[in-house]
Amino acid sequence: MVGRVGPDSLELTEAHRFPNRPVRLPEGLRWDVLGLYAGVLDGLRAAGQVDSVGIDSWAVDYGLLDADGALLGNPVHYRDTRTEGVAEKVWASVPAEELYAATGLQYAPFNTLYQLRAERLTGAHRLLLIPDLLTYWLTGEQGTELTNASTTQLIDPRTRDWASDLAQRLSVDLELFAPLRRPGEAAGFLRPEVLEETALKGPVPVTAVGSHDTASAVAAVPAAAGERFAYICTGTWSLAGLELHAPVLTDESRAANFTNELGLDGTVRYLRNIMGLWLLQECVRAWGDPDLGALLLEASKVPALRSVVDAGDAAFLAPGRMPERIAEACRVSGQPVPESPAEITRCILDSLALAHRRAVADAQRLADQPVDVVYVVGGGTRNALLCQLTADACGLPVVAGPTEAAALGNVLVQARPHGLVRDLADGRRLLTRTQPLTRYEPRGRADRWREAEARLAGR
Ligand code: LFR
Repeated sequence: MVGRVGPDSLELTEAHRFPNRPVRLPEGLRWDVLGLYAGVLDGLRAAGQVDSVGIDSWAVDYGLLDADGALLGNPVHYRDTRTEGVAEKVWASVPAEELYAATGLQYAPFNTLYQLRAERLTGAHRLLLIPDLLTYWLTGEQGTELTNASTTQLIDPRTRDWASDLAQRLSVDLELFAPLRRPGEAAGFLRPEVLEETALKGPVPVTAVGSHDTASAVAAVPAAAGERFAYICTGTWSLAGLELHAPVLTDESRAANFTNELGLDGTVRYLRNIMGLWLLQECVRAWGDPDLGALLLEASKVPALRSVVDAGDAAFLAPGRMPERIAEACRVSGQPVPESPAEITRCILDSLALAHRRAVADAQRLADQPVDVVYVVGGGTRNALLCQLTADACGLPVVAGPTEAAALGNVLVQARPHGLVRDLADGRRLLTRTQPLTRYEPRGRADRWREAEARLAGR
């Protein structure tokens, strides 16, 4: 994505798009990270001359480098099954309560800490998170960007630095990680070989951005100063919660599975990971990629809230057989079993909206910070039915947009050293003035969502 930022303008254009396909090997699910790097180079070539480059991606996953800085094997996908049963082993050394008090991170089987426990580290001298790995290949310089580092479960959200005591207790060698760098800091220049391959003229600086895509997406929530808002970053995942100035590390928060990831400018992303449109993406894949618009139209005509599943359930994490797994979850919980693609789609969207409602309500309660509006950003903003159902379920207006939130949040941080954007609030002012947004008012009966919520909780 190429961003153009001016004092009163912000434009994004797509230069190049390439698929990111996980690969199933006999040894497990892997990322084709060389393919991704080649895609990045193609993208830079297609972009043409730029003043700055910044990389963000999904979180938690990493590549290991040997003593010479060469990659040791394909990075393991966070949906791989290698972390099954690992958390219990970690908790035997440091109980889950202590882990949460020290890192504020929600339990997810794929947090880097658990992945490391399942890792063969022989020969590994350095661990670089995915965006840091791509940045390293572009610049030759190594660093660990803070917002993404906060998803490793090895960062203390109060000090915004490594949780060294915890690492020591768990025998994690923090020397594996390159020094922390913060969004807005310089991350080097494109290497001469990269310039040659992409036909760009140097020097081209690379800037550390909120390299966790969700950190960048939250930075692009177009909220006005002083507004009381919740956000939902929708895409493969739904990340729903609040922006805070201090972490919430209570046991109640842990039990509710809320995470305290780090955001820009000293903020905390207090949110819950919800399975997201992954559920639908996997079904659509199983159905042979039918026309999505037509499917959503049919789904909008299916009676609401007939069957709902728990869209936060880690049972839906792995790929494969998703329509059957959704139907099975409905059958086991004694609800009508959705059969046609439209019925299954409706079940998924109702379930997601319900999960959004629960996360937004729980976050307000646990952080003691009420909200008046829910901002929905990311790929899911294209799904009008999901946005409307989310407004209905939350009983709050939803403001949807921008769709390419992560790319915009990324670009806004790169614009800082150029003096075009001062801080988070300044970037948001620019977003509100320049990005098209759609507002959805809550409709329908709130008691139907309460009933579905109780049904799901088995009450
Ligand atoms: C979204 C995201 C989530 C993270 C998940 C796995 O793309 O980055 O924030 O929990 O992917 O990395």
